[in-house]
Amino acid sequence: MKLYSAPLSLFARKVEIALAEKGLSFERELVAFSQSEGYSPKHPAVIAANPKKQVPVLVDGDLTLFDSTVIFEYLEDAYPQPPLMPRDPKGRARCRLLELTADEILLRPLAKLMYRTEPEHSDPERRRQQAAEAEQAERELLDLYGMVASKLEGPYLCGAFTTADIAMFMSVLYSLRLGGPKLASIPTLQAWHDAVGSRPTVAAVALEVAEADRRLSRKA
Ligand SMILES: N[C@@H](CCC(=O)N[C@@H](CS)C(=O)NCC(=O)O)C(=O)O
Repeated sequence: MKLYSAPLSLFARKVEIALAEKGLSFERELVAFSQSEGYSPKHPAVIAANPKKQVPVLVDGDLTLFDSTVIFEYLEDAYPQPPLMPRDPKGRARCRLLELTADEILLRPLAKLMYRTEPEHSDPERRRQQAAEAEQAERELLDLYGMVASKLEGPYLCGAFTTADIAMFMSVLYSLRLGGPKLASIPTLQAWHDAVGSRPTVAAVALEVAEADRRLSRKA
């Protein structure tokens, strides 16, 4: 199997965790990325595989897939052991919804914090606007954290460790690395974060993201 990933790609790193949790060996190619140029130049294999020209792209034999959620679904079907989704339809639906919440709903305020690791804007007015938007985004994230905490079923979001935990952990990790709200005011979410973050597969990815941050980002 081959995975096209990137040092600071939240979505590609999700897939790395799932592959490692399933014990699947894979070759990883990190595509070009810098804070000033973004994903440039685009990797030819990514352009060929994905009309959105985004990582992750996974190649498994004659099958080429893009989009972390589609890849999660495929991995669960093709390599069901160990499971990363509940078996019952309602449990699976809840798990998918929490993954979507992480990828699409938390992502919106999260995106407003991303300027903190990018080159500083030259226009002071734009910088003030970015700071104001970030303040609002932090309030939204804290509200969302409360909602996420209310979904916990024991130590994890869907009973056992699932794709919902992977996606949510990555969104929360990105918020934290971008100076977003701390989890300490929501002890159950902090405990969940500690439990997920201490899994070796997750800890390895978090460490690589921190190293990439030191290499590629300006101070938040
Ligand atoms: N919904 C997609 C999102 C993928 C995505 O946004 N990938 C980013 C990196 S995290 C990317 O490759 N961006 C490059 C671009 O949009 O040009 C997924 O889950 O895989």
